[in-house]
Order: sequence, then C-alpha cells, then structure tokens
Amino acid sequence: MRYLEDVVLKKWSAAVLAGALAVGALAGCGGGDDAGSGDSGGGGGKITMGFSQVGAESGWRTANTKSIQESAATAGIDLKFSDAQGKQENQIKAIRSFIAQRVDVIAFSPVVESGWDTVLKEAKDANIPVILTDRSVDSQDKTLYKSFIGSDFVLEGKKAGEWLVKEYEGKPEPVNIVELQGSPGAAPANDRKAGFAEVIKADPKFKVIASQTGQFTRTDGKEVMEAFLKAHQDIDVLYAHNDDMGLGAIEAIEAAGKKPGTDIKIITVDAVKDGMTALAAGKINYIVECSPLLGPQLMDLAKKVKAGETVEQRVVTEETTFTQEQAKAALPDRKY
Ligand code: GYE
Repeated sequence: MRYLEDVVLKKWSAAVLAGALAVGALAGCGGGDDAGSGDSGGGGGKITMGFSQVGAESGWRTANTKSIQESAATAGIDLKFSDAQGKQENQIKAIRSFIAQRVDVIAFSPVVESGWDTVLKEAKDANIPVILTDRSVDSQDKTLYKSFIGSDFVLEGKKAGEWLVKEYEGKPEPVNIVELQGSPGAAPANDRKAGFAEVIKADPKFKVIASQTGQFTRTDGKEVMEAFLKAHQDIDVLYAHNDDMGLGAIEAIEAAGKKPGTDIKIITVDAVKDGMTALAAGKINYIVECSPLLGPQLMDLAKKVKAGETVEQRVVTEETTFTQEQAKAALPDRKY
C-alpha cells in the first residue's frame, strides 16, 4: 500500500514537473526574449541565479565562493548556492533542482570535464541559460551553455614549465620532477599537466619520475608527498597543481629533514595568501597565479544573458606569475 502510494506520488510529481517544464519552455519560446515572461525573475525584477560550487577543497575555492556570494549581493541577484562536496552527481541533482525551481540563470563550476550533455540539454530545453565558471566541460555542442568564464589552465601549466626551463638553463644534469595532480578528471588537473608536459618535453633532462593526484587538498598533498619521498631519494623539483597541495607537501618535506625551496624546488598554481606567504619565505620558488575573483564578471554576464544580449562564448581571466621577490612586494595587498 505504502509502496503504491509512493509510486503514484512519484509519478504524479514527475508529471507535474514535466508539465511545469513544458509550460516554462513554451513561455520562453513564445514570448520571444524572455524579459517579460512572468516567471520568478521576469518583468525586470530580481534575477535568480542557481549556482553549484565544486566544494571547499582549497583556499582558492573559499575565495571563489566568497567572491560569488558577495558580488551577487552587490549586484542585487538572488543567489541559490549549492555545495557539491566534490561530487558530480550532487551537481547534476542541484542543476535539476534549479531547473525545477525555474531560476533565471544557472551557473556552475564543473567538478569534472565530462558527462554533462544530458543535464545541460535539460536546462536548454527548459530555456534556462547556463554560464560555466572557473572550469569548462568537454561537450561538443557549444550551444548548451552561453559562456565560459575562467582561466586558461594549459597556459598556467606552460608558465610553470617555462620557469623550470629557465631555472635549469645551462645545467645539463638530469632534473627529477614529482607532480601532484589536481582531482582526477577536473579541467585544471588535465590542462595544467598537459601544458607543463608540453614545455618540458623539449629537453630530455627533465624527467617526471612520479605523478599522482593530491585531490587539490593539503591533506592529500602531504600524504602523497610522504610516499614520493619514501620511494625516491633524488627529487629535485615538485610541481603541484595548486598551492594547498604544495603547502601539504612542504610539511612532508620538512618532516623528512629536507629544506623546501632549497633541497627541493617547488612550483605551484593559484597564489592564494598562504601560498604567497610560503613563497615570500623561500619555501616555494614560483607561483603561477589563477584568480578566484570571478564573481563580479559572472554577475555581469548573468544580467546580460537575462536581458537577451549576446555575450562572449569565452571570457579568459587575466593573471600573472610570482617569484619570491614579487611575492614579498605583493603580499601586503593580497586580498585572498
Ligand atoms: O586551482 C584549485 C581548486 O578550478 C581553478 O580548483 C580551480 C582549481 C584551483 O581546488 O585550488
């Protein structure tokens, strides 16, 4: 009995939901440019944005969340924020719930690159525009989202490699590198690895002797570095895909009686305050910046998309790199 009721209820709510979506879609199509369609944000009222965040794995992520929340408030956008705790299935659920709630815009930072076509099609069919922030997806159909705002992660990897090539210029001895990768399948992990590899392959003296994921977290960065240190006596360089893993690895290096920044040279990506502090203190040698302050541009894009304006498919974040000296100079004004 209970089971039957459940089934009926589920079927009933599915039908209502499907109906609501169809009505929403019709309103969207028939009404031309959405502006006056009379749903939650229509008629020039407050825009509602559903945002699905990756999680809270790093200092970068914390700064990114803060940027999005603060700029939504400043822009007068009603933000429905959902934390996926590093799981793609949670993001898909959140996006479906945003569709059911008929938000005006959906934005998300995809945990991994693949596997988004179905849910993105659902959003498109419901006439809800999607903006990708920070990380992209590998969908071939570019009409599934309006814009992607974020960094060029391949370029970041290349910048890391270029510093290394310069640092060891004129020194013919082999350079043994260990690599801490970001979370598996994430765009910044794939691309930072690829960009770095492309640059260092020009000289066979550079050898990546171990490469493993540290999940973009300090804890895993530390643990994996401990294992690297046990397995290899001759590590010259650590390339970590973010500051947090590098900071965890520094603890492991010090615990092993070695001097980070001197015995083992360290390159990381992000340039959050803790990373910059370690760089200024000589424990990291070089940081490639990746800006988490995407909130203001995202809110701007959302307003334009909602107003029916065409927006650029790709907005690339501007960023720089830091040496130890540059970190000392930049640190006092660093906001995150
Ligand atoms: O570098 C890392 C975070 O997607 C650019 O994710 C972001 C990356 C960032 O966990 O610290």
